[in-house]
Amino acid sequence: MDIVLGLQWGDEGKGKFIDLISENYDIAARFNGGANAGHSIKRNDKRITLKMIPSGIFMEGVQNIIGTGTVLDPVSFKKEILNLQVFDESIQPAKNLIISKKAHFVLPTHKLLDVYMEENPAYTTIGTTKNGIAQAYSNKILRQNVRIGDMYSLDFKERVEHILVRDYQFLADGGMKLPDFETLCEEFFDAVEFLKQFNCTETELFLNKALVEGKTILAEGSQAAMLDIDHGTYPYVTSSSTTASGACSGLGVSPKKIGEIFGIAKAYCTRVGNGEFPTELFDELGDELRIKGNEFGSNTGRPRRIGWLDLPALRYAVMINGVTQLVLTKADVLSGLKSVAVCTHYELKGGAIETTAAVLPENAKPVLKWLDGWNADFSAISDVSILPKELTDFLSFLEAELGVPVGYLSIGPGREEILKMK
Ligand code: 2SA
Ligand code: MG
Repeated sequence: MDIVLGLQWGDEGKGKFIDLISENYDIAARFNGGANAGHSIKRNDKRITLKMIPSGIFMEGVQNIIGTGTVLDPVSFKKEILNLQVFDESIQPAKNLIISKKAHFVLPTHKLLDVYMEENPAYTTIGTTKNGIAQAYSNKILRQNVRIGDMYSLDFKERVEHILVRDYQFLADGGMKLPDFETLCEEFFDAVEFLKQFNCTETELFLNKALVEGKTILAEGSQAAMLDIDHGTYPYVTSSSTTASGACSGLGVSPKKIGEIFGIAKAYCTRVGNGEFPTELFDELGDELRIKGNEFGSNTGRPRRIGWLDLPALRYAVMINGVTQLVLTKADVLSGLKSVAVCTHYELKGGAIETTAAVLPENAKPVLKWLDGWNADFSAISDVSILPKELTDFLSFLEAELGVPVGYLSIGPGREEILKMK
């Protein structure tokens, strides 16, 4: 099993890379997160953003899995499937998409609770996508949630309604203006009926049997290392395991089965939501790169914060994931700058140096190294040998600093705009 992961704060371009390589695999599997993900894919000049559906859905013969470590909002999932069918009529999602019976439901009140907590000063504001992710995962840990397999039980409706009524009471007591309860229930249970046309089964058994038969699996990570619930910049993180070990637990596949671990990183950094970001740019250059790189949330449209590449954070992400190959994206966005900066380490109060961001230290001053910028018409580059020297120097510098090879370089948003380096 190979794994694709984001190494920064999300939106590194995982969707595009996965779309490129998933045709080499028999199975594409999502192991974490829910509708908070936004994997943007461009096909035939049209763009679609996938949330729950693995990118292998576009490949004939690839079996797609929504694994146990995910949380599934049936209302959002139904919309996503219908949208996908409008995007490409030839796709038959019910034929090659399997959902884990043990994945957890995101309930309608989970989304309301997310909004409530974000807007209530009694709680820390995280800047979530308001998809109910933290609520579904916390109820899973509390052992109070319902799972996909529960939808076949006779008392499913009753159990869900019990939770919804309880949450409504809590939110009403908190002074939240709530949508009509009946409408909310109807929409949810309708979407659950829609979900039943999909094969919901024990995906662990499916995946392990496939491995025994010699089939290949690509595990698709959502969000990114620095948003991991354990290893990220807590509390400004998502609520799932976004790292390589999360792929194993989220899919029920042994670590012994892992092959390549592709780590995706941008040539600069972006972040949405709150939380520390030592290399953040607050000047016009940041605004310029945001526009040039189209740095706006794929689902929520939120403007992303922009900063220079952060090597301490990247070293840390490479380390905890055991990355075997880097996939560098968006170097084209930096094209035309006379020089580009990279943060090599942080200087702490008192002068101490930190080279690996185990926890991004407060009051850390990023120490920047300036490298020569590159300037090229990337649309005309189809071969590694004609890359500008300044860019290949930049890549060699990263390889030396991180101890992993750059396996691929993305040079534009299009599907074909990616170079295999070695
Ligand atoms: P949540 O909704 O509970 O997971 O939010 C918690 C934090 O995790 C961040 N987060 C993300 N960061 C970048 N991209 C994400 N997905 C979408 C995209 C986001 C969008 O791909 O563009 O459309 O805005 C994503 N999902 C969660 C979030 O910003 C919080 O900091
Ligand atoms: Mg994204």
